[in-house]
Order: sequence, then structure tokens, then C-alpha cells
Amino acid sequence: MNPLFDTLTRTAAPGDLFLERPDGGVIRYGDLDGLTGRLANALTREGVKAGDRVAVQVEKSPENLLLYLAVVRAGAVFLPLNTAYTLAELAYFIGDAEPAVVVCDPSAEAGIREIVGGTRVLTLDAAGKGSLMTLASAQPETFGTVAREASDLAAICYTSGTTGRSKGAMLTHGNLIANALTLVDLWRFTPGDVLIHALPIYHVHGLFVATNVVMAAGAAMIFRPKFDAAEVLSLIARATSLMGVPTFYTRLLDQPGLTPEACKGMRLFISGSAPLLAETHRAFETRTGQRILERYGMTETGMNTSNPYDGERVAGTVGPPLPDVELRIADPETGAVLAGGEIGMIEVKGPNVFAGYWRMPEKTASEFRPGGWFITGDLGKIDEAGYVQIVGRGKDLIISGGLNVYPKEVEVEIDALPGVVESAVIGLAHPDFGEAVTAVIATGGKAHASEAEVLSALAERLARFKQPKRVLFVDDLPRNAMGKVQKALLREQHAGLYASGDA
Ligand code: MLC
Ligand code: AMP
Repeated sequence: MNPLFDTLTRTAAPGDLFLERPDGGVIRYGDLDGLTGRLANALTREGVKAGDRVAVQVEKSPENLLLYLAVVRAGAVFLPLNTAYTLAELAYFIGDAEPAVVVCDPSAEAGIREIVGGTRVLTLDAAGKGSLMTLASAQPETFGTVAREASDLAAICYTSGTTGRSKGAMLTHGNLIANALTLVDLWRFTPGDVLIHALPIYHVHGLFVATNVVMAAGAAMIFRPKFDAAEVLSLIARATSLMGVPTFYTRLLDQPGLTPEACKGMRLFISGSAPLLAETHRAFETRTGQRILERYGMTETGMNTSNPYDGERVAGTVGPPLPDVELRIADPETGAVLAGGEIGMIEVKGPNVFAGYWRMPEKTASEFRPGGWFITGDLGKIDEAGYVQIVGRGKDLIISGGLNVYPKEVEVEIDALPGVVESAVIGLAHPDFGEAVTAVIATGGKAHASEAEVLSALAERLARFKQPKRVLFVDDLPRNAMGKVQKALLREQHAGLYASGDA
């Protein structure tokens, strides 16, 4: 038995549509056995064994998704990496995870070979071609699925932290199955559903929430390489559901064709990964007659809470905890559980909660309370109706277009530049990305590099989404009596920077 692979492939009938490709071609559930079989044979030939990591940094394609399924089927551990990561960032992930095989875009192959030593490297491009597929096409379709336990790892997803060092969240077969089955039930996914899949598949949202839920329900997806609002609108007539980050919804609202008529076949719009503004929720309802269902999760836990399918979907809240998830609000310092309505640290416990950070037992231990409660780093409260409201973050984190950026990681790079005394990286309200990464650099009143020069120096070091949208210069950073940089004050001082929608 391979718990995750079996769960994802057993519901649908062989003739049911699994995925409509970007070029209009289709993959049916009955095709999956042979397609993933060839890939799993290819991986095994390259030496991949049960428990080995397979690191994958490739553009989104159906083959990329098949590779995920093949890795799981081969008993190995899928390790997806954001396509925006630079070589400098990749070197850390690969060094830390020690994958048996790295799969990358052909354009990145030469650079990656230089950083991986003797590790096997295979390629896969956006069109689903490359040395991996050449190898797979020469393999038999039959593959003896590798048996695994629910407690075995299925994936490692890297997530950065306040110290700037990324941690690999270890997700087990059991974690992913529990969350997928709960969500299928809660969100009423059935084989009749068609999801527009426009999220990246290197993160929990597009990979596990969208794909695992669709597959566990035996439903279908229209698979797009990336989000394009006009294109999504043109597909809505053939779909029943959409999952997206808030930027999807603000961009859809800019489309004149977004009307109740256009959305009449849709039964569910879901938002998550970043706060959905109550005004976006209301504007979407006014325009379409549909109330977006907002849910809350994270890499380490999958989904924790969701607004209800039936019942009130309350704007500005993320709904009650999922049926199998326990959630409490605790004092951030002491961990003492707080009374209803008080603001504190959100802590969760349940079958969805990860198995710890890869090779970081101390870091893992410090993020759990006794009894197995995981400290999310999000601040929130629970109202009388049992709905969770996220009111802020205890962690110094910026979420830009649904992607996390830890200021420390950007500050370290800026502080290394000549003429910089120190820097503070903050998130400011942005009409498109929700929050925009913004750097404030202290120069001590001395001559300094220009904004363009700072940005070009960062381009090689940091993924594009982590690079500041603007760089501001000040003589000194404001500090409190304890000598700590006052980021809240900086955020206040520059609050309107992107108000006109520039940058
Ligand atoms: C792209 N850019 C971004 C960005 N995405 N900058 C900041 N933040 C982002 N999220 C850069 C591009 O490189 C480009 O730079 C410029 O901004 C404008 O690009 P664009 O064409 O407008 O961007 P686009 O490709 O349309 O991407 C925007 C987006 C995408 C919002 C559609 O980022 C996206 O799909 N985000 C979803 C991320 C996600 O899946 N998060 C889930 C994490 S899991 P230039 O200057 O080169 O043009 C999780 C748990 C949970 O959080 O609860 O789900
Ligand atoms: P990640 O580490 O990429 O998985 O991001 C997880 C973080 O995204 C959470 O800890 C929250 O801070 C944030 N998040 C996810 N969903 C929501 C939501 N619906 N509202 C507000 N924040 C959210």
C-alpha cells in the first residue's frame, strides 16, 4: 500500500477526465498508471530509492504534476522549489536536502550541475520535454508501486523563517491524506467538479490543496501555466470552482466581464495564503452574487480553518477550525491558553500537522508546545460563533501576492552592500500584491548607491518576488528605547507609498 498515491488515484473511474492541458489535450485518470509508471521507472533507474528526496525546480506543466505523483509512487520524497529561486538560493536547498536527483529546466542545467557535485540532474521544460521525459519514454509503463506507511514522508516543502534560514517542512502521507479528505468533504468536491488550476505547483496551495483535493474527489482540472485574469474569466463557463490567492480576486475584479451571468456555473470560489480584504469579499459578491470562501493554512500544517460551505461566510474571518483540527489561542510568551475573544498566538494540533523540520530537531522542538501544539506565528482570536480572525503576525513576515518573504533574508543581502549602514525591510499595503516588499536603508547621511543600483545588486541574489518594489533612503532608522528598529513606525510613515498603484 502507498497511502497517498492510492488515495489520489482510487476515486475516479478510468475514463474520467483528470486534466485538460494548456494546449487543449487531455489526461484521463486511466492514463495515470502508465504515465506515472514510466516516470517512476525512470527515477528508479537513476538510483532513486524509498525515502530519497527528488528536488524539482521546473515550470508548471502537466508533466511536472505527473512527476510529483511518480515520486510519491516510487516511495520517494517530493521537494518542489519555486522557479524564481536564484542559483545562490538553490545551493542552500540542495545542500540541505541532499536529493538523489535534481530535476530542473534545461536553461538552468549548466548552473545547477556546478552546485550539485555528483548528484544526478535531469531536465523538464515548460512544454513537458527534456531528458527526464526522454528517459521515461524508453521505460515500461508497469511499475510496482512502492509500499509506504502513513508516517513516511511524501514531501518536503521549504519555508523561510525569521532568522532568514529556510527550513524544510516534512509532510507525511498521513498529513496530506487527512487534509485532502477533510477538504473534499467540507467543500463538497465530487467527480462532477472542474477546478480552474492557475496556481503554481511548487507550494502547498497549488500542489496539495488544489491538486490533492481534486484527485481525492476524482474531479477534473483545467490546468493553466499561470494566472491570467482574462483567461480565467474565459474558462469560468466550463468550470465549477477556482482556488486562488487574494491577488487573483482583485485582478478578476478589474475584468469588465466579471458578471453574475459569467459565473453562473461556478459553485465555489476559494481564497487563501494571504488575507482577503473584507472590501474585496464584498466587491466580489456585489459583482458576481458569489461569496468567496476564505480559508487559512500554512506549509507546516496544510489547511487549519475554513469558512463553511453552507452557513455564513464571514468577510475578514477564516472560519472555524476544520473538523479534525484543534485550534487554540495562547499567550505568545507563556503558552497559557487565553479566554474566548482575546487576541493571542494561534496554535494548532491535528493529523494535518507536519512531522518537523528536516534535520532541525531543535528548531522543531522550539515551535511546538507540550502536547503537540504547533505555534503558527499568526496572531488571532476566536469570536462567539467560533470563527477565527487573524489580526496580525507574531512573525516578521511579508506576504506578497501569496508568497512569503522574511525581511531578514532581504536585509542580510542589503546590509552587505557598500554604503549601507543598516536596513529595515517592511511590507506596505499594495493594491495588487496585498503587501509590497519595501526596503528602508540607513546611510548615516553619507553618499550612497541609487535605488536602481541597490536593486540590480540584489537581482542575482534574491528571487524576483523577494526583491523590494521600492528602496527608500534615510539618514538613520527610528529606534525605540530598547534600541530596536521601529518597523511599525516605518510602516506608518510610508503607508501610502503604493496607494496610486505605481511600482
Ligand atoms: C510575481 N512578481 C511578484 C509576485 N509574483 N512580485 C511580488 N510578489 C509576487 N507574488 C513579480 C514578477 O516577477 C514581475 O516582475 C512583477 O512582479 C509583476 O509580475 P506579474 O506578471 O504581474 O505577476 P504574475 O506572474 O501575474 O504573478 C502574480 C501572482 C503570482 C499573484 C499571480 O505571484 C502567484 O500565482 N502567486 C501565488 C503564490 C502561491 O501559490 N502562494 C501559496 C503559498 S502556500 P518583473 O519586474 O520582472 O516584471 C501558502 C499556504 C496557504 O501560503 O495557506 O495556502
Ligand atoms: P506559508 O508559510 O507560505 O505556508 O504561509 C503561511 C502563512 O500565510 C500563514 O502563517 C499566514 O500568516 C498566512 N495565511 C494563509 N492563509 C491566510 C488567510 N486566509 N488570511 C491571512 N493569512 C493567511
